[in-house]
Amino acid sequence: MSERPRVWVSQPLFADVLARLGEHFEVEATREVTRHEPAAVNAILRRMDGALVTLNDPIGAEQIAGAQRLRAIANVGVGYNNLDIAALSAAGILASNTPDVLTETTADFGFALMMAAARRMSEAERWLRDGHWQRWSFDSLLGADVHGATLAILGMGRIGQAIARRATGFGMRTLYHNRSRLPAAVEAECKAQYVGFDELLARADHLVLVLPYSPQSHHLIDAAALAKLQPHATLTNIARGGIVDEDALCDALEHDRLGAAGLDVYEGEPRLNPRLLQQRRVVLTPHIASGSLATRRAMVALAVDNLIAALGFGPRAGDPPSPINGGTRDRGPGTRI
Ligand code: 8YV
Repeated sequence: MSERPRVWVSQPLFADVLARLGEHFEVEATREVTRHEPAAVNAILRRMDGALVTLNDPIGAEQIAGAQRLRAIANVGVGYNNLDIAALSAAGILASNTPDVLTETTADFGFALMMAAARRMSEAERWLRDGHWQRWSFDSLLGADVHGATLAILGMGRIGQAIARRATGFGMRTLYHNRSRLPAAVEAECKAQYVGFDELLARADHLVLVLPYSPQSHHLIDAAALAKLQPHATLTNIARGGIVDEDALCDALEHDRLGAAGLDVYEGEPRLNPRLLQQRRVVLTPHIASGSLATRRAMVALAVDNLIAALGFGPRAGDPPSPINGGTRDRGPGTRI
């Protein structure tokens, strides 16, 4: 009997969802959340035919060097800036991600984070828990309205569109900016108007970032961009931390040049810029936008489907549902999330 392919699961995920891997492969699963060193990943991948990884696991030339058997990397997540797609493609390794299954859950969270920032929910709760509520006062903790305001979405992929659809229920005016303009029918469905980057910033009451992280979007929201926002505007980031210059953001908040911020992602996470922790008018969450139980399970299930198919097994053998490279749907480095 020929040897079964070997696959590595880089982090503890849902064991029952992963069980399907065991029908086809020898599975080596990591039992505790681990920050794997590149050399350790390389030593493992040299023995593997495939791997299922998360955003905690950078996979590039160093990690795949000499990994002769490796044919597939399945990323659990729609954003895949942890993968060096050029290096994987050059080595003939098929990479995949998990779009679609997290769209609505992530949009729910983005909208909630924007509302929480606008209405100062975290700040109000901290104030209450700290025992400051001695008597009710008419003018304490006043926030900004969401209904009827101008929502500005930067990055109008699936999640951006889902946020725009939610905004229609709040009577918001939605503007968006994206690498490419959406077809008129999609704009009409989302009730969203395409504008240039500067106009988006200048007109935003609530700016929400949903664009992929790439060298082009690194610190796209820097001091100059923040200066274009209205001083009452809020900034919500559910994309990747590196898109925002966090020191410039803190400067803007400290000098009342920005109303509030809601952040789910951070540059260098899980380490946090200590200045962010000092800001009163920010809501900070630990990268949980896709984190409903059902959605996280669906993401792992899709990654499992991708890995099984990419390694030539199951009903879609050779045709993984969501390839990034080498598939029929080449999404390239500027993928819209
Ligand atoms: C995931 C995310 O939880 O999908 C993404 O891009 O940022 C999150 O939804 C994360 O990527 C898990 O690896």
